[in-house]
Amino acid sequence: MSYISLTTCLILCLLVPHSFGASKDDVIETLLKDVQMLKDEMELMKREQKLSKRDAEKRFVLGPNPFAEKPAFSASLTNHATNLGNYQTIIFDNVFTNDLGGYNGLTGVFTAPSNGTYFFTSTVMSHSGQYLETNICLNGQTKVLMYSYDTSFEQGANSVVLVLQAGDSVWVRHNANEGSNAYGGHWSTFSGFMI
Ligand SMILES: [Ca+2]
Repeated sequence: MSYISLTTCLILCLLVPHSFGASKDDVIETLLKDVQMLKDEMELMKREQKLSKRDAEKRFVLGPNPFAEKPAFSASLTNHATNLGNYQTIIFDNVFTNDLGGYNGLTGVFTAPSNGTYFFTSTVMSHSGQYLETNICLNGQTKVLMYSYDTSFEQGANSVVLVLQAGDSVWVRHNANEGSNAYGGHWSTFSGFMI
């Protein structure tokens, strides 16, 4: 019930019984009944709101976001990627998010579903005491590079904003020369989204 109709109701409750000579007690009783009715109505609205919120949360947990308007993906590496050859694709198989389905967790390649400006970021961890060079590439052309080396483990990271045409492909691959093993266990990731 809106505030306007609530106000109207209260005014009517006050005026109408008086005009018909109702007693003060009758007026109070009518008002109390109306207040209780409003309380019940508010309680019901609160409950409905809580239920619809829970439904929305459930949809996010259960599957692809049905409200997605822009492409967005995020994935991590489950197992170590070992003996990587020069420019071999790193396949981030564990897909967290894939709004509008541009990312392929079997090939590691993101294909832009539509024209736009996109942000990409990747973090790749090297094994203890090993070098590792990787890069984010667009249609096979290196754009930015990640590098890591330490006597222990280390993560190399980089990000890039790219203007893409629908069908353009972006992925993370091993770079030539340095190292050949990327660390799994979800320490290495690849994410991107349309801005
Ligand atoms: Ca280092």
